[in-house]
Amino acid sequence: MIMDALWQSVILLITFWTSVRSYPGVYSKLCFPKDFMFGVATAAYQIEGAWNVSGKGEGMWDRYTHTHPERVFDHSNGDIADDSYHRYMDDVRLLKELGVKFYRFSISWPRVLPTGFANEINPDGVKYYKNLIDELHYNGIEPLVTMYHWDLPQPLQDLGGWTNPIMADYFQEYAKERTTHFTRLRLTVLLDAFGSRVRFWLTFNEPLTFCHDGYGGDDAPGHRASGLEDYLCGHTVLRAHAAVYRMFQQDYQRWLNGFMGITLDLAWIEPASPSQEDEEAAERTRQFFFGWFAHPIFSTQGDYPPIMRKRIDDISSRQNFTRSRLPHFTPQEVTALRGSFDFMGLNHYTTYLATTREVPVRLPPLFDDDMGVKLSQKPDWPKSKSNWLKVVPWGFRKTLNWIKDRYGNPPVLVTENGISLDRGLDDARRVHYIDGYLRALHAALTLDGCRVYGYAYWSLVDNFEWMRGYSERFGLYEVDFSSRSRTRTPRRSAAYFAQLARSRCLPAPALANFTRLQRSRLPAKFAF
Ligand code: GBH
Repeated sequence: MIMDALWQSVILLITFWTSVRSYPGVYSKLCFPKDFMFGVATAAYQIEGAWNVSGKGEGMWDRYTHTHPERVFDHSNGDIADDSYHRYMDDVRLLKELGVKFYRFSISWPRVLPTGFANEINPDGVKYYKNLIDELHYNGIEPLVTMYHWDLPQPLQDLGGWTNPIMADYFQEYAKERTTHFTRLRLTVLLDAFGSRVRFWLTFNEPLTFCHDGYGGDDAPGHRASGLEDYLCGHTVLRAHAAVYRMFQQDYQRWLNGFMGITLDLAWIEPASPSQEDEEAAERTRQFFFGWFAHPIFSTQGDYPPIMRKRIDDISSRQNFTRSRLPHFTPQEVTALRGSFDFMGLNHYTTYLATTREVPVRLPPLFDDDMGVKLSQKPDWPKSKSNWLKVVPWGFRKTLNWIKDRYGNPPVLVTENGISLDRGLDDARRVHYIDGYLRALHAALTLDGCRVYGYAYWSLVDNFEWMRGYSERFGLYEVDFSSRSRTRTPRRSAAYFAQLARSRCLPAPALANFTRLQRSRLPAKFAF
């Protein structure tokens, strides 16, 4: 009897110990596959500055921050920002210091085409990006280029911006070569100018945000026409994406050996309770937030998510509209959109809880009424400097799994993930955030079989955080915005990230002691 019990406890102990040992993330070192790429991300308007320098035209965010400073938290703007237009060499030096494989940045449309139209190309603008790309290659860093990260040329916004269907054509001209018969100059825009040097392309960054918050809310152009302009914007953006992807596929892909995708953002949406109603509310939210753009491109079915189609059609008609506020694609457009990707760019930061919230049909229309959901966050989730961003690493794993299940496990590149904090170099909480989210990603990759190929931290440097100005800092490097040189100083997280990017392994946070990056101690050359 006693012997039996003894044996049993010995066996129990052994099983416990071996399972703990082999459970990734507790005691063992977590390493990412050899070809997994670590990188960092930025966007033109948020870092470049030089808003009216060297032939750059006025962008929609220039106009908006200049005419409505009161709408930005600290009344600031991107006029100078990190001054990366003049200091891109500094940025590349930091990238090298970090040892990252790729750098995600965006091209400012009004810097390349000052009026937005392809009849007038700004050579200095093209030169700037050529120099940046050359400098990246010289340092063995792969560029990942976003064609549109929200800075529309103002003259195009004057035509209604993305609510005007013709914008899809102008976007296509911006993206590709255009030849005219009356000039001997070969007019080369993005793909022709940079195509041979850039293998990874993203057409758009977060259409949900710039359509929903821009045309339906407070971001530029600040139209606040929710339930109407946001859908028109989304429709044009999707058509523009398909046109550019198909053009890329036909005319460029073979000889460029490149890849093109689109970056969509998805916060994890968890049902507030296990009730059927809340489960449905959560799935409805994922469809409205993500499926809106993902379903037409990544699902085998194509077109808008059926739940969106049904609800918006139905509510529009009960509001006495003669047609649905959600436009229709032609069958050709559905076909062009379906499968228009080589990979999916994913931005993920946080998690929300969803519960159903049905309001009586009313006017004016609202995206939120169409969706019919109330979102919240748990008060005990750790906070950041941004009120929307709570630290919920497990939501990342669920997000990746949901994408895998819904869209046939597409290749995913995490194009943004990060946390905002106050000023300060000792950002232990940022290290903790990255560590937690990467553990979740690692589990999704190795245990769940999600096809994730890389991860970019947002952001390389503190920068202009849109409506929050400079008050929320996301950088691995702190930037002194009061200094003329916009001095960049590595935070503790930069040292952590450098170790991670080089070793591809997560150091155990409890054991690791990350001191500040010291430039002199870094090896001069890195192998890629
Ligand atoms: C990304 O958006 C952007 O691509 C990037 O430019 C930005 O700097 C980064 O995140 C950090 O924010 O204020 O409650 O109305 C992330 C998705 C969507 C998150 C809009 C903030 C506004 C929430 N963002 N959302 S609220």
